Amino acid sequence: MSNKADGLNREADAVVVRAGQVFEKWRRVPVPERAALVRALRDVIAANKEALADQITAEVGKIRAESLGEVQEVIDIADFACGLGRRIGGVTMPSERPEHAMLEQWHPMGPVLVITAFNFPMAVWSWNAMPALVCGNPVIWKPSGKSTACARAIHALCAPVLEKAGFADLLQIQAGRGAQVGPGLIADPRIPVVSFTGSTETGRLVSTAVAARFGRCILELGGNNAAVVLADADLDLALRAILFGAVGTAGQRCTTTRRLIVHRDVRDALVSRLVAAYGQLRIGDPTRPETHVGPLIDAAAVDHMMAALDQAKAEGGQVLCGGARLAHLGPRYASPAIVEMPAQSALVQRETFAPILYVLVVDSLDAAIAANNGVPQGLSSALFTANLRAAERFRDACGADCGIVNVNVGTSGAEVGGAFGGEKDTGGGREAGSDCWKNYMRRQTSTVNYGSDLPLAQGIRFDLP
Ligand code: UN1
Repeated sequence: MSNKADGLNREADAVVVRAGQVFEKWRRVPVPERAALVRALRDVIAANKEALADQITAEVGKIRAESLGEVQEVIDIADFACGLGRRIGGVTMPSERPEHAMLEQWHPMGPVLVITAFNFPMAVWSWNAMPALVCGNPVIWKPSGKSTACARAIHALCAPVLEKAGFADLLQIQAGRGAQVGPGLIADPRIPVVSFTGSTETGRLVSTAVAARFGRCILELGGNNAAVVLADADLDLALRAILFGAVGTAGQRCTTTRRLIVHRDVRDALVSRLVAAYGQLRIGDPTRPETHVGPLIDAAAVDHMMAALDQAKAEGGQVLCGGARLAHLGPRYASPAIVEMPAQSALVQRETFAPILYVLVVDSLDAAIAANNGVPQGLSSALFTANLRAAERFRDACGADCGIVNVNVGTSGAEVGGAFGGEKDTGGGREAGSDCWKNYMRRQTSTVNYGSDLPLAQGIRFDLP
């Protein structure tokens, strides 16, 4: 493999060297056997589900039910990856030449660098790591500096399993400040795949650096997800989906519902019920089972939320509820806000990683689709309707432009079986289910001549006289 990138410190270089060494062994292991090791990781994680969830709640403040859900997501993707051990494979194509076979094979790529954010401190790593391992690649994890203990906790469970199997270096962590360890690793040609989850701004830098060396990038960047509610929607169902989408994880999911695009005919009915529901939210200690909304990740996140609310008001927005600092609970607490916004707003174009739901009123499905698509991001969208035609139009080629388009299901809480990711400023990457294993493999097209003649493709004749 090529030499290390300039600027990589000695510790990070050693990590990459070890990953390269273990790759030489791991790529030789049959795929179902690799899956068996992933199964062992899955089992130790499942056996420690409660403790891992406690760690998530303690470090990032996610409420307990959601922390358990996150560990379940790790278990689910590990199950999915185990299945891949007997399933990944290529296609065969008809050859235009007689007595020729044409087929695809998929091979491992090499070390995969996975850079994750604080908000899913275990699951997003696992979406990449579990399939990547089955595909034959070691994984280097650069967790967010805000959730390093979560990364270390799940790694500590995996380490003895890997050691026992003789593959200790398959999973490694390279922690530290992103600005310090990130650039060297990202530029390193010994790392063929980089999966990055984080802001659009940083994702742009990462993808440019990886593209410059022809590496492969999987980007999961900002979302600005809308729930569209038509006049015929089941409002009970919509209300529940929007509530969880907007305030779940204290508004800090990539998939958080940030915009409510509601038909004028049901605006009053829906918004008044939403405001009432917000009033019933229990905000506080995330370890308590009755809590709906825990703290934001840090005090700076609350400051950002307050700055966004100030801008909303300056743009003519009207705060319908919430949006207060809850200093008695601590500097990381704020009450989730609902803000009605005018149609034109610079703020609504932006992702603010906090529980603010902007309400926008429309008069038609066409206007709703235009509003849904009228932001730079394209991760997730949801339509609430009982009308089959509207539902299909929302999902068709001229409908919502997001990577995830749901009907009567909220914007967040995707299952691992489907590919996860989005378009436009969300970066275009896909992780987790479907055929995402292809991210971690290189495709090889082979043509095999089992005859005794050598016909050329495209009918070319090249015979000696
Ligand atoms: C994220 O916010 O980065 O669909 C991931 C969801 C979760 C994953 C979110 N399964 O909301």
